[in-house]
Amino acid sequence: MELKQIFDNVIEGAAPAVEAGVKEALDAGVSADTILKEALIPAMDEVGRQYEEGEVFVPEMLVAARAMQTGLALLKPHLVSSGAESAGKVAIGTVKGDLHDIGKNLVAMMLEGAGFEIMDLGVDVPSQAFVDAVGRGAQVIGMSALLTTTMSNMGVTVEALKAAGLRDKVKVMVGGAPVTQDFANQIGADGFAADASSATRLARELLG
Ligand code: B1M
Repeated sequence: MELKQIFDNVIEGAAPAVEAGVKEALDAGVSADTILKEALIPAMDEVGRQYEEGEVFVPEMLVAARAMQTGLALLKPHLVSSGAESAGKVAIGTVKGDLHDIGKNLVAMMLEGAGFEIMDLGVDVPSQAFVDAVGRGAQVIGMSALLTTTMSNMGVTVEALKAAGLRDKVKVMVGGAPVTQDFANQIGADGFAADASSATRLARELLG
């Protein structure tokens, strides 16, 4: 199965074909990283472009996302190593009002692969849930946002951490398509990562 075929099948939302294609590519020795970066992620970018141009609508975007998740689930064992000693505890979630979780799941997966213990708070996460996670031992709070309308909730969480007297007890990292380093500075986050591999590097740096 060619990577182009996997790319096309994600766009079409053909989950069983994506599953078969990813299995076949892995069996043929194509690395999980290559499948991710040359088929799955570009396919979601293309779906985003088609949505923006009015060529597809939310239902198509949703089935494509499901197909992507099917492929991602097969890649997970290859991206995540097992038995590593914990590099630290990261509570990660998509901020309040935002349901996009593919990028967040990918970041969580890569962090797990790098030996971090993950508390996945899910999507549409209120700031209080991030604050509560610090009480449960999170050393890093990771927030993801895909909408320009929800990214401000990252700042709300930083303020909530300050109000709870916990800001100096935890590192805050942020990411997601509309998020920038400038925005991270503006809200007082400790770091911004543009993609899942830099998120792993950043988490390591933040915990020294
Ligand atoms: Co939505 N959506 N969506 N969507 N969607 C976008 C984000 C959009 C850019 C599409 C577009 O217009 N081109 C647009 C946002 C526009 C804006 O805000 N400026 C948009 C919109 C408008 C919407 C709705 C409002 C549509 C509607 O209902 N009218 C709606 C909002 C729902 C809500 O959240 N309340 C909506 C809904 C959906 C679906 C549910 C259908 C589906 C999500 C399914 C799911 O996630 N389970 C969906 C999808 C799939 C997309 C696109 C097509 C793909 C997103 C994705 O998964 N990308 C997206 C277009 C696009 O991004 N090109 C779009 C792949 C993923 C691997 O990348 O998430 O960027 P990404 O993650 C990267 C980095 O950003 C980074 O690392 C990841 C890996 O490299 N990263 C972090 C992410 N989080 C990080 C955290 C970190 C560090 C790095 O530290 C903690």
